[in-house]
Amino acid sequence: MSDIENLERDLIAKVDAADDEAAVEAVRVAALGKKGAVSERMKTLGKMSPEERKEMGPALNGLKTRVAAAIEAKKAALEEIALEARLASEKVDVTLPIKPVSNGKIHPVSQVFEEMIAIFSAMGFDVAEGPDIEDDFHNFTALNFPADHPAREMHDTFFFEPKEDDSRMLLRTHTSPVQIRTMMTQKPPIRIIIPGRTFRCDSDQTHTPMFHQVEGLVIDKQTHMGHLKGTLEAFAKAFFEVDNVKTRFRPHFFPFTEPSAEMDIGYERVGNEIRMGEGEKWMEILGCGMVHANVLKHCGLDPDEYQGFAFGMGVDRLAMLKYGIPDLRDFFAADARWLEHYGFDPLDQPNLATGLSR
Ligand code: 2NL
Repeated sequence: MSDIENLERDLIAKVDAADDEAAVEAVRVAALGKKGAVSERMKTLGKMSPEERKEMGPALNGLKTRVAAAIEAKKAALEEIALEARLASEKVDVTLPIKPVSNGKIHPVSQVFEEMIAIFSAMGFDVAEGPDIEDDFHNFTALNFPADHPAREMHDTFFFEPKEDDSRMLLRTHTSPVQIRTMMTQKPPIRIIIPGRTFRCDSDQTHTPMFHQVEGLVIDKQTHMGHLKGTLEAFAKAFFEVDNVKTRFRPHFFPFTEPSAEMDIGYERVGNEIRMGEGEKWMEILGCGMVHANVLKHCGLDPDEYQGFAFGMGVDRLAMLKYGIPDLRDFFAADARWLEHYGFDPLDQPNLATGLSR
């Protein structure tokens, strides 16, 4: 066997044996590098006789081409194996469930808003919203507040600087202006709830200058107190997530309803816990009544054709009651540890099918 054949067999065997990229590179340098075995033999061509060169030239070129091809093929094969191994080790099953989001909680006030929206949506109510900054007509006059009513006074209402015509805009003291706007622009039947921020110049252990309300309004041709009671009792059961709720409607006064009432629900205290629904004690949870004829007239509705009921409740206090939160001021302290403790999972959307809260 010729020297060239021996060399080729030897080099191909070394390429086959190389099991990583560095080993293949070492074979390439030893064969095709400047001082490699193939290169050294190429250099001898110049000293040969023309006849000898005619034979050895093609033979050496063939050797060089085949060895280079073997090296490239081996490199490609090793790269392929490395890629397969990497793909296998980094494999991700995208169909696996994700870990629950653990950063960030839903504030109890937002949670209770969503719970109330879920309950009233199921009863056929729409959600309506309106501006925080209102005028005197929508916040007071249309709601049958007398001109000298104390709630209009500076110490209760946040007023803005007077305009050129002496009228003053204000921060709404309740969400009722949204009902006024709805009655003035939509034809009954109307069934809406209004979740929102409200403002009164008041600040102590149980009052904050900004607080949250949900109000509701139903206007139709035959609506009566029976509808009011049924709606609010169904709400109380759903909200406190109990099968039975004892209710009591006490006569009350609001300028915008006649008759007016406050709804109490039964509760009992067991140790430190307050159990809503049954028991010997009464807790006031909302105000309500039949919409005053003057309010309907202000909105362009004929009280002989239309009537309805309305209600309003404080969301902050109901959130404290339902979730056993002792101090109102913590709601607004922006303390991440408090929110981690009392907050709700962002992925748990309150709904009546799987439960309002967990
Ligand atoms: C409460 C009592 C209430 C209303 C709000 C209302 C709105 C219109 C007409 C008539 Cl446009 N009534 N709202 C009615 C009764 C009670 O809220 O204690 N809220 C915290």
